[in-house]
Amino acid sequence: MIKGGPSLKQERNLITDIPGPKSIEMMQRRKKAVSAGVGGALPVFAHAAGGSVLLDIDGNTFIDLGSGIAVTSVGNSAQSVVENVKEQAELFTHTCFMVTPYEKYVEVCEKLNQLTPGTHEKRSALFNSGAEAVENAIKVARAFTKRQAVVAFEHGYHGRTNLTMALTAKSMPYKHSFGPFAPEIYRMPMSYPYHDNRSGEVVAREAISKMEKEIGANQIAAIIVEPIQGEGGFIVPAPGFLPAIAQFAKANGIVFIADEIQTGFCRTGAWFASEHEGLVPDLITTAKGLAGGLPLAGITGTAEMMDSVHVSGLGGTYGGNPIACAAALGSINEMEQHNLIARAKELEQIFRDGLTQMQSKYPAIGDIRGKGAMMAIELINPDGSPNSDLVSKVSKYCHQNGVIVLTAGTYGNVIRFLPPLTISTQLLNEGLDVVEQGFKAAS
Ligand code: PLZ
Repeated sequence: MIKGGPSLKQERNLITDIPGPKSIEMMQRRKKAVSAGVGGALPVFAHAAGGSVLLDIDGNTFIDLGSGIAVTSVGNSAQSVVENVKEQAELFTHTCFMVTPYEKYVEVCEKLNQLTPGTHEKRSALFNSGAEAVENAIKVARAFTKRQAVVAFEHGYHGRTNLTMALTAKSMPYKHSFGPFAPEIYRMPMSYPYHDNRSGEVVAREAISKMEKEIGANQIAAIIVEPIQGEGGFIVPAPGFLPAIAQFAKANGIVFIADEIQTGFCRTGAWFASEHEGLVPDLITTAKGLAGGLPLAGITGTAEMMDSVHVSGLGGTYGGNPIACAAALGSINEMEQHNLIARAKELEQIFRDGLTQMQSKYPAIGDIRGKGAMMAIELINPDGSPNSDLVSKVSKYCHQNGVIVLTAGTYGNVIRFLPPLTISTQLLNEGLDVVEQGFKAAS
């Protein structure tokens, strides 16, 4: 039997049409068994995956430029992750940390406290998903400040639970028909340089003025922001925007939360994207890349805030599951061993070179943006309006030709790239060649 993991040959190889016959059959089974409410980007079923390739059940291998939405940053089924998972599963699978604690939970918290920005005393707590981490960060901020209002931003994404849906900006598909949403959430303008052409300071001033006038600074418990917006379309705010917002938070006793669920763990060429502008957030939410594919999320913050919650106010049956913690320790180890921060920066350059060259041929590529191995292109019509049609065509072409790419953006007109940070230059360039062929075929 073919195994996944690093031994899987790192190549793109299609031996059937996409989807192949076995995947077509599975798609029919899926339709009868799985809720239609669960979406799907590719119509192929996975058999194995390793490093930066995925093998489907028909024997086709795809170049993975999505990492399961920024999760398998150390490569799929990375060696340390698999070894740690196996070892832990044979020791025990679960105790519930709130019933009988275990060392690996503490070790992951120590790592989070050490790696997140700032040298101050910190504490962490672990959960299962990004949305759950965000929920808990808001709980901590409200308990600490004894205030209720929470500020989020245009184009922001924070999850699909009731509170996090309220924090998320986009209606379709995340919120549509699912209300009523949690109260006391306020949405502020976001710096979006490609569209607003304004400096970070100017947009921040507008947002701050609105917060003061429409909510009242002393009513705000927390401001939550993704340092680079993920689902919103890899929007990198203009320099100065985030520092001004963080400064406003500090001056008014507001908890500044950086949602680093998509940007964290070397993805942007730093442990955390907050570092690019020297931000030291009060609280940070993490998930995705943290545990190499196992469900684990964390919140990390100042000891003062994190310890302000009453005993047993935070928790959950599975939060910080021992196998997920073992995976996280393996994943972080891979990042340190292979210096994936440096590799993410190299990948950014390869992306910039390839995409800039593509842009010179295809003016529909209006913007190239991102940091590290979190890069995107925003596609436009000749009049500058969003071109989501072309995004569908190019991404479908990529899928049918063995490259997994993901889309994003409030207007659905962004193709985003999130390869494993371990991807080879050759495989990445091959993936980008297919993207370019997609543009050619679509025009
Ligand atoms: N915060 C910044 O990116 C998850 C969502 C995919 P969960 N993004 C992928 C989808 O369509 O559901 C995300 C994020 C940021 C929070 C979350 C939520 O993390 O682990 O999906 O709950």
